[in-house]
Order: sequence, then C-alpha cells, then structure tokens
Amino acid sequence: MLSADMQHTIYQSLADKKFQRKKSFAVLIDPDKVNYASLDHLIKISVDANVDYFFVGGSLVVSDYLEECVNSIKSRCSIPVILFPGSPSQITASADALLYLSLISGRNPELLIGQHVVSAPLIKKSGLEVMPTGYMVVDGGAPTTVSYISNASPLPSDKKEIAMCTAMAGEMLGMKLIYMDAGSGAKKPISESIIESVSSCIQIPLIIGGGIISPEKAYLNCKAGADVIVVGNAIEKDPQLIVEMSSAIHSSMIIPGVI
Ligand code: 1GP
Repeated sequence: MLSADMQHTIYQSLADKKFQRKKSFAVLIDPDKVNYASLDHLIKISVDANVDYFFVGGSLVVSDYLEECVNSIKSRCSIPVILFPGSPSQITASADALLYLSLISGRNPELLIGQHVVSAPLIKKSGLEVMPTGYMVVDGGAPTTVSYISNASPLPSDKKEIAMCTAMAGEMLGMKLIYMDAGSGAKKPISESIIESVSSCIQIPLIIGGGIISPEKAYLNCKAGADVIVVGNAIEKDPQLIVEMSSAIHSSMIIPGVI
C-alpha cells in the first residue's frame, strides 16, 4: 500500500508513459502457480530485465497464498504490484494498486457492477490505489477460464467495430484503462488489427494480454497501439523469456514520423 502522498502515482506513470509513447511490460503472477523458489527466481530476472509492473491474480485463485505472494514480491524489489483480481476475495492492502475491473464486453451484471458494490467498503478501507478498468474479454479461439467463470460471451475477434464501440463507451463512462484480454493461455492472441482499431479511438492506456508467447508478438502488439503487454503462461513455462520480452516491448517505442 502506498502512503497518501504517493497515491495515484502508478496510474500517473501509465498515463505519462502513454503520453511519451513508452511501452510497459507487466509480468502476471498467478499465486496458485508459484512457490518461494520460483518466485525468487522470477523476481530476480524481472528486476534485471527492467520489468515495469507485476500483476497478481487469476480468474480462479484456489490457494490462500495471495497476500504472502504480494508481500514476498514487495520485500524483494520495488517493481509496483498491481492486483488483477478474478473475484472480490483477491484483494490485499499489501499491494500498490488494484485494477478495478468491470467486464464491459459481457452482459453479466454481477461483473459489471454487482461485485463492485459488495467489495467497495473493503477496497476503500484498504487504501489501495484504485484504477477503474474497462475489461474486455475477446474470443481467444477456445474457452478459457475467464470466459467460463465470467458466464459471459467473449467479444468476437473478427468484429472490431464492437470492440471499438465498447472501448469508447468504457472511456466515456470514466474508465481510466482498457484491458483487452484473450484469456490466459489463449490459442489465438488478440490481433494487431483489433488493437490498432481500439487504440485509435481512445485516449486512455490500453493493456493487452492473453496467449502472448513470443517477443515478436509482443513487439507487434506494441507497434499496433498496446501500451502495456501482460504475459503470464509463457513466463511460467520459461522465466528466461522475460528478458527477450522486456527488450522487445521496450524497444518498440514509437517515434513520430519514423516507421
Ligand atoms: C490473462 O492476460 C493474461 O488474463 C495473460 O495471459 O497467461 O496467456 O499470458 P497469458
């Protein structure tokens, strides 16, 4: 948790980076899938590779390791920890910020506003920096945990007009971030064409994740307009991938006039 005078610095850092056309890399940690040894290793590589953020959470966290996991990261490095909760139970004041996700691509009222109402007092009390996020699940080619758990249809991957209108609506409703996610382990990550369309019609930072397994894909996503790339699964399998991913993402900064 940040002190009062440091509040909002994470969102500000995201907005500043967008303004400067700098791209960020977020490593997603699912508390169910790490232990002390693997976490230690992952943090060391992430620090050396200049990872920008840790996202912590998952669609379905069944262990009670969340708080310990966040504390472990906080005690080992200064990379900001942002909660990416799959449910209101995945909240801990030890983190720095929270993606307050509203599933704007779905029509399940519980995930649009219901669970927010239930968790609001707890979140307010936590003192976490809250970042209202329009969460858009895009069809990733096969059912993922998020598409099953959310009980809502994902946005069709070939309907970029729907994605654009959804993102615009989210921004005009006051969301501070848009997160387009093909779901963890998606067979088909989000296409550059949909990223380009969505990014061209919003001013707020655009987060992209789900099924990104190569630095090349991360680079192309950034070139298409992604501001933050989130990678989980591929890194769990091969933590060394963090080095190449980070360098691809950070090297993709768009310089005006240069293609
Ligand atoms: C899932 O966007 C994240 O919600 C990351 O997906 O685990 O496939 O990298 P992966």
